[in-house]
Amino acid sequence: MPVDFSGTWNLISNDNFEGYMVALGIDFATRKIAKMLKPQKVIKQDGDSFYIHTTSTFRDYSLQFRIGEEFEEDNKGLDNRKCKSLVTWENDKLVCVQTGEKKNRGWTHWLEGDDLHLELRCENQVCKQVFKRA
Ligand code: VLZ
Repeated sequence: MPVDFSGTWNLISNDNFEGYMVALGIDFATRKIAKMLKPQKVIKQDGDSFYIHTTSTFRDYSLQFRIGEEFEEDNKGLDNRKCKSLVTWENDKLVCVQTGEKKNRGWTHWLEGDDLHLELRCENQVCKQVFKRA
């Protein structure tokens, strides 16, 4: 039985989101707003199908995928660069590789106790986010 990430999650910490956004080429004005946000994640997990909706007072981003099936991601409202994304399980971690113009782009989700963890990677920058159940 894989881990179940389903639920509604509120951001409680956000380490180096600034560095991650700089690596993505997000402009200064957008970064100033974005780093103040406390996004909420709604995750729906049904077998190999996932729906991850990240919402905030400024912008929303939603993603749907199946484990092991590569898909085109548009990153609309983020850096707007298209990439090919592939999500797989690595033990109990959900790992996404985002292949495109930016090197070393991707993210990893895992659970630790009652918390949802997310590492966001781009080039040489790593952002670490922690969420608690709403
Ligand atoms: O999450 O890739 O859960 O997509 C932040 C929205 C969303 C705020 C960040 C606006 C998306 C920021 C992080 C404006 C620049 C992400 C994946 C893993 C699913």
